[in-house]
Amino acid sequence: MPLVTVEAEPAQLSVEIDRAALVIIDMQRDFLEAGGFGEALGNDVSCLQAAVAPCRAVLGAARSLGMLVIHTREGHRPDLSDAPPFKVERGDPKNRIGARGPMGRILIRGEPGHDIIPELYPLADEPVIDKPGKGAFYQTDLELMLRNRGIDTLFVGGVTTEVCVNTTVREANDRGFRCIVLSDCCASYFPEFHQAGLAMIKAQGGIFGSVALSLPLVEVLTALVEPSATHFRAGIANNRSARY
Ligand code: TIU
Repeated sequence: MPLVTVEAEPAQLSVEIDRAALVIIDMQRDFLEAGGFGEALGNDVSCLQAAVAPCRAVLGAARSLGMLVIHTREGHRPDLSDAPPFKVERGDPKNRIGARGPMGRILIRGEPGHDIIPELYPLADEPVIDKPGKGAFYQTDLELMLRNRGIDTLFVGGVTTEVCVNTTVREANDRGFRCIVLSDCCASYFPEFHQAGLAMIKAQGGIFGSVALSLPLVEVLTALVEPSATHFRAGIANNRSARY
């Protein structure tokens, strides 16, 4: 079984790669494109673009290796029956959850804005978790899916760092999953919150996770797919025989 060394903070980690999954949080048009929920909240959505290319690179490497890839989307039923009233009532009524915008009803399942951006669009066999909250474990079958596959480690990217990524990582940590948050695969509307969101995960000896850059991981995964490639300098402990 491929065991890889991942350079992370606060410490290097050994990961059984076939027990790891890539979880991409809420890379939806509603958060990343103009006219959606993120902009309705008063944010500059262009801040989130930085995470797209790194996510795409990790996604490509994970797919090549056959690693489990899970996408999440935040959103609600058209009748808003799963949306807490206090969540819906926040903000300007013209722009709140369920209101009509240029990408359809804001944060409503089935609307164009709710879908994942084309650059990171899920493949047909990649699970998509529709979640009503900020955390991907709350009122979803994500935990069941991970347990059924024997997953113990999550590589996590997506948006936003301090909201849905942080909430999901805290939920995962409490359930016994080890999270490695890919810092450049995450983004926030607030650069200082992005930094703080990462810092608080890895502080205190990795109080609820670790933080790593995506490129070394991409190199490790690519080397597992192509053992003779020049990428092989990345830290592989003992995968030599098996193609994963
Ligand atoms: N996905 C996610 O983070 N949902 C949010 O509402 N984030 C904000 O930063 N607003």
